[in-house]
Amino acid sequence: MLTLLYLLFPFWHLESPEVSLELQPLCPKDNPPLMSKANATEHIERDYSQSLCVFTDGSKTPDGATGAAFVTPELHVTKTVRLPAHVSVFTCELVTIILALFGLDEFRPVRDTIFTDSISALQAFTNNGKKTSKTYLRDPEALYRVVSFWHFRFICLGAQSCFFFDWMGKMEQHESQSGNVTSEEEEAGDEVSEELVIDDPDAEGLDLNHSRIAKMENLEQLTKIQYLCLRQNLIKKIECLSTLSTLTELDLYDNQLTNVENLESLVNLEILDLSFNRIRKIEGLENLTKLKKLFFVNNKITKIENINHLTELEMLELGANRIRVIENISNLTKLTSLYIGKNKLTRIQGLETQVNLTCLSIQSNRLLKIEGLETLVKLDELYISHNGIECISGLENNVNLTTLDLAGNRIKRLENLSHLSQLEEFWFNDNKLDVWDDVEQLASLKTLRTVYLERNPIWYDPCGETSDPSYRRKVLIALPGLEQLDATLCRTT
Ligand SMILES: *[C@@H]1O[C@H](CO)[C@@H](O)[C@H](O)[C@H]1NC(C)=O
Ligand SMILES: *[C@@H]1O[C@H](CO)[C@@H](O)[C@H](O)[C@H]1NC(C)=O
Ligand SMILES: *[C@@H]1O[C@H](CO)[C@@H](O)[C@H](O)[C@H]1NC(C)=O
Ligand SMILES: *[C@@H]1O[C@H](CO)[C@@H](O)[C@H](O)[C@H]1NC(C)=O
Ligand SMILES: *[C@@H]1O[C@H](CO)[C@@H](O)[C@H](O)[C@H]1NC(C)=O
Ligand SMILES: *[C@@H]1O[C@H](CO)[C@@H](O)[C@H](O)[C@H]1NC(C)=O
Ligand SMILES: *[C@@H]1O[C@H](CO)[C@@H](O)[C@H](O)[C@H]1NC(C)=O
Ligand SMILES: *[C@@H]1O[C@H](CO)[C@@H](O)[C@H](O)[C@H]1NC(C)=O
Ligand SMILES: CC(=O)N[C@H]1CO[C@H](CO)[C@@H](O)[C@@H]1O
Repeated sequence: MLTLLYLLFPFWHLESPEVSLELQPLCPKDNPPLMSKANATEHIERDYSQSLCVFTDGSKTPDGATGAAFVTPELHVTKTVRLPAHVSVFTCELVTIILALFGLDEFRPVRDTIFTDSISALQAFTNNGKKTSKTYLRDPEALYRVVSFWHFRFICLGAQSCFFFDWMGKMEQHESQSGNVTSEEEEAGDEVSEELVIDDPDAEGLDLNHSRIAKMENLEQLTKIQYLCLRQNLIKKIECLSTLSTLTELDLYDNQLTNVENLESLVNLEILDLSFNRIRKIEGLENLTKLKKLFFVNNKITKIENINHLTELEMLELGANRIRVIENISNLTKLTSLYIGKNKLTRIQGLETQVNLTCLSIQSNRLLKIEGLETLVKLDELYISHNGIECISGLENNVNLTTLDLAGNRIKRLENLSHLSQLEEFWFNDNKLDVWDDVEQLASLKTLRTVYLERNPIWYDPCGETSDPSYRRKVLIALPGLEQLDATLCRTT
């Protein structure tokens, strides 16, 4: 699957994966592991709580045994494998990352951060796929393509990432320098399920998050239920809801559902969350005409269909699926938020009737052009980062934009922006801007508070390796009103 994806995708369209070494100084080799752990944990919890975190480690014991392991605490996924004895530690690290990528294929995380302790593995990824003599992998470019297609972010943890494995309580004695490599794969099979038990039939709300429930049962006892939350369970089938017409909110986030079914009695439902399942087709929503919010994040949906009658819908979340075309939503004119990032869209289309839309999130697709937004006059936030867009245009009517996210595209010039008089946030990092004078274009936008320009050609020093020391000063001279440039607040005078 991954192989096909990256072959279909033109190479020039790919961005380098984001690589950060910021945690490395927190975990120096000679610090007590527990201190490194505490310091790194604090940082991770603060800065990466929005992200799906994957910890990887490849290792080799003195007797030559090698292994690869990754842990994703949030999804309860742990995987360890043994590798052939002759491979290098470097190869182990790379294989571990591949293992994590393939292991997570099913989950399609929206925001993903891979933590590794191998600087050399990270260098292989930032080397734009150029062959490195260090690797025995037949095609490092192919790996690079996969990695950048998915927009993974890599964080280097320094020498001691091993302790994260025991922290997770998932693996014993996994030590990267000298220790032993566990090779058990049976961990995945430890899912013992629990029965769904109703304590109070008169309850109006029921929260059964993360309770190992495998079957929806006994629910007919609930006569007054309005809110039912069964997040993070092991449910494979939607059922037993036929008497729950009082329900207004149903949350089945992170289960094992493959079909949308047996919902026809829920005629009062306003919020339905089916994110993080394995659903391939949108269907079975015929009677849910009061729906206001519908979530299908991270499924396997290929087509938008069978929702065009849900005219009360205000929010539609379809991020991280396999959708190629925006279609069949023309009657949903009350929509204010549409999230359709991380899909396979090649064009912005089908939005002509979306006059009420204030937030459109369409990042990490395959868009080459900003178009199709002419009628979206109420648009307030537009997120279109990580596509293949080459110039700024097509925003003529979106005069009420306050947030414009164009990061991670291939745009060389700042133009056609001067009419966006409400703009407060302009995110333009990781583009191809190489003309300093263009920064002045932003000076006329009096409401602008935050600008991201890092990792554009103007940000680099002449050798192209690190930030130009005068970059910040030059931008702030051109834009004295800024409160924040890149991740750093500006001093007010
Ligand atoms: C880690 O935290 C301890 C205690 O808060 C602090 O003294 C130490 O300097 C930190 N170590 C690093 C490398 O940041
Ligand atoms: C690894 O663990 C196995 C089983 O616990 C043990 O027999 C072996 O000696 C250990 N190897 C090393 C290098 O510690
Ligand atoms: C269950 O999950 C929902 C949604 O994240 C949350 O609002 C609620 O507080 C959780 N309930 C419990 C008991 O953890
Ligand atoms: C649901 O819709 C079907 C037709 O699609 C209809 O026959 C049925 O009566 C509806 N059920 C409820 C409870 O409204
Ligand atoms: C959408 O609206 C048009 C015009 O009002 C109507 O003919 C059509 O049946 C509607 N489609 C759906 C799926 O409700
Ligand atoms: C969805 O849209 C496509 C293209 O606009 C159209 O051919 C198809 O019939 C629509 N499907 C439904 C169920 O309305
Ligand atoms: C826009 O939304 C408002 C409020 O939900 C609604 O009354 C109005 O009809 C919508 N506009 C269109 C063109 O549907
Ligand atoms: C644009 O914003 C202004 C001021 O916030 C508001 O008065 C105006 O109605 C908005 N225009 C649209 C089309 O929403
Ligand atoms: C629609 C529009 O105004 N496009 C302009 C964008 O900026 C370039 C360069 O300044 C102009 O040539 C376009 O006409």
